Amino acid sequence: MPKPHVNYTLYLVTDSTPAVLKDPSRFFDVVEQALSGGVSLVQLREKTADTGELVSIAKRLHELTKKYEVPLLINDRVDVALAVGCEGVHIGQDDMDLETARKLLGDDKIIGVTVSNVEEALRACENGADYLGIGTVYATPTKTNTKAIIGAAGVREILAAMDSAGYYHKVKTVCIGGLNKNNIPRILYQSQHIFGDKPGFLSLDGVAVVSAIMSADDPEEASRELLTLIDSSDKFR
Ligand code: TZP
Ligand code: MG
Repeated sequence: MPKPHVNYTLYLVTDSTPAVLKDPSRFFDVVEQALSGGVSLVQLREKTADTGELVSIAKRLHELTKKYEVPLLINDRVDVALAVGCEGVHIGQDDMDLETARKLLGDDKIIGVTVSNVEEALRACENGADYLGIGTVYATPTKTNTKAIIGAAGVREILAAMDSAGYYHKVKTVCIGGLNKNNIPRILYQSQHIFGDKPGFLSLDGVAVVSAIMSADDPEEASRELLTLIDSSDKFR
């Protein structure tokens, strides 16, 4: 099976904790509304569920994402992704190392890695990441144990380093952390790296959000609105 085609434009990372999703029993409905509003990629991020629970949530979620032909990735857990047969994983710097995850998953699965600086970004590219989740861009109550708040300048620096090392066209990029309809146009604009000495610019492939969709009163409308903002952001690649 070839690697699935992935559209990174609007990436929903789930969170069913009450701080994000007031009524956790709405979880699958909220994700389905987000899918019908146009999210292009979903990551199941459940930090507290035990393995059995996680596998069962992941299976049900995969049925849903397949219906919308949207890839499903699992946060942290390569074993769960394998058990469910979904499209891949997202791993952080303290999770299973990328080479081992790649060996277990094979070349046909998507592996994303969280990076917050140039060194982590280039290492993930070198070790075969399909995409980088660059952040934390802005401080967010959704994830407080973040290593660094990097802002648009941090994103720009990573894009420029990827380009210099020859990875910009091979490895996709999304940014994450505190992003919502009020700051997405700004981050997309400010995170571009504009060359001083040659024409062109570097920019992100997409934006990942948790609460901007999971906490929305109308997740479908929120997704649609975010997508319109991203699509109309002019220098977005
Ligand atoms: N990784 C870095 S920030 C973050 C993750 C999973 C949470 C982002 O949540 P929100 O609600 O979109 O700020
Ligand atoms: Mg992790």
